[in-house]
Amino acid sequence: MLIVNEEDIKKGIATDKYFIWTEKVLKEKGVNPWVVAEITTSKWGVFAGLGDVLQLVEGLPVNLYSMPEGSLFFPNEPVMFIEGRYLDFARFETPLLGLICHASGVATQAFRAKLAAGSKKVLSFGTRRQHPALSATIERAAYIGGVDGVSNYSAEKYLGIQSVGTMPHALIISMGSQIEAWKSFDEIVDADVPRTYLVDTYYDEKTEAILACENLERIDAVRLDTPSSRRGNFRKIIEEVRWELDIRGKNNVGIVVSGGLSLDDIISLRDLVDVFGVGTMIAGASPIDFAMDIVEREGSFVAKRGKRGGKKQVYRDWEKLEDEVRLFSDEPPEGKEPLLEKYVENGKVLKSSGMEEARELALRQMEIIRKNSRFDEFLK
Ligand code: PCP
Repeated sequence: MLIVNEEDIKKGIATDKYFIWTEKVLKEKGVNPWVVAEITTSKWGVFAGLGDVLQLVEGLPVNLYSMPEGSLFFPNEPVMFIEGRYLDFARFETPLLGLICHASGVATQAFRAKLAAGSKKVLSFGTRRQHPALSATIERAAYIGGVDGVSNYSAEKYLGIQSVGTMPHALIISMGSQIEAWKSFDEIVDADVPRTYLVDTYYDEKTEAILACENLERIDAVRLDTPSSRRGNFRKIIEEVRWELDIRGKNNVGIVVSGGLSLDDIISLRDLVDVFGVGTMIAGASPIDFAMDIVEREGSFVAKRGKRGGKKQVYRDWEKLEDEVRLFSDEPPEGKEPLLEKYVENGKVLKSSGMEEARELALRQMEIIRKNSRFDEFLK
């Protein structure tokens, strides 16, 4: 399979060719300045990917400061900076940015989906939309962003968390009947796995939901994965299913929906739906377009047009989630906490970046957003 292996990534092979030319020119000319390079973007988001970045730079004679994973970042504030001799890390710009652009994009979409869903659950269902080598990376980022569960089985080996899921149409079609498939699932699958029956294979969702109620002792939820060719007014379909479940005393049977879900779908259906299985919107998230720019050279402030010179720190008022950027050497502002922490000193990793802590941080910030009713800013 065509994957750039970890050894080559660590060698800086997965880089842009112009860094190879740059190294050649600077080496020939004997130029290798001590620089500070910072990483910023013009967007807000949830920061992720630091875990892999630490593995990438470990052993390079550089210092690295970063926001912790799970941190909300805002436009034009540095999420990370590296200091060292430029030739010691030049070619690693491409893979380093790739690691945080991709993971932060996924984490940010997961965060938005969960913020939109309120008290309802969001599951990451979409790793099928990406290269399987990235499955664990995607699920880690989605989990950091705040989803309640992930569907890719590799999460159990690589992330140490249980993967979740319901049943595919393929099971029902293979068994030849919805009822046979549901009963076989209930008979054979571990008892602690929720009995969520897919009810949109051949008949109308309402019809199959009633069939499930009438034929299964144990039913925890029904899943509607209604294809776009039949979706019409999805809300009305869900309302009918809810009504038919309730009049049969199945008020505790949950409703799970999946299939091309958008943020608007989550917002418009969260009063009816218990669990959202979100695929492409999270796993197929656009990367956050971080850029790396040199802002100090041999201690002097430098910056290309559009960027501000000088090594900086970001200070946060955690009550209001408002940040202030100052030169690293300036006095800290009153009542605000510094965000950028030292993770690497001269190539030695000082501390790791844990997935669970990152997810807790993301969810803590989500609560502050809710408390301050700043939804529009993060859901538009
Ligand atoms: C898809 C499958 C995935 C969902 C939808 C991916 O349905 O259930 O979990 O979500 P997305 O559409 O937002 O990317 P199907 O393709 O019908 O697959 P299955 O029959 O296995 O449910």
